Amino acid sequence: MAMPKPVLILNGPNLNMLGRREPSIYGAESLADIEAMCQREAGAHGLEVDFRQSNHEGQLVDWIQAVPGRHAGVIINAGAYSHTSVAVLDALRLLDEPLIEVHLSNIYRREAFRHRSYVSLAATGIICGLGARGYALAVRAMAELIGQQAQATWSGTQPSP
Ligand code: CA2
Repeated sequence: MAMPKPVLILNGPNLNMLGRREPSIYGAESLADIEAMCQREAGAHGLEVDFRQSNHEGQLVDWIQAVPGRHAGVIINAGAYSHTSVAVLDALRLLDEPLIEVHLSNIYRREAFRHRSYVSLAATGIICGLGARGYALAVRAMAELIGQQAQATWSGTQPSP
């Protein structure tokens, strides 16, 4: 069977600083460690991942707009833009691909301004509070969602009995 298109994993502002500060909130792993974890998990499920980080809202919007036809699904930790960016939400709303939102920390145990996420309004599902492991779990869940979609597409192309 043909390899599905890669899964896009997007990381927003300041996540490039992971592992250097605030390990009690965000864990000790660097973003490179998390990428390696995602690559391993994806490989175990026959998937490829395209892992990116930007501190710029417009860059994230450009990457999201380029998803159709190129990526099978999106996993996103939009960082602080999760709580502020209508632009990121509007771009995500244009997608038909499965979308999983990830946060390292449990945003609901933190300051009230982190309790609202615009990204959640477009997400298929959300994982938060499980640290770096949340990314690997998201890749695993994404593999299932993509597999279900492929199955539904295949069934739809078969003649009915
Ligand atoms: O828990 C998460 O994954 C967050 O998306 C992380 C964002 C925060 O604004 C969200 O509310 C929750 C912040 C990422 C900042 O990462 C840092 C890493 C090391 C040192 C300082 C910040």
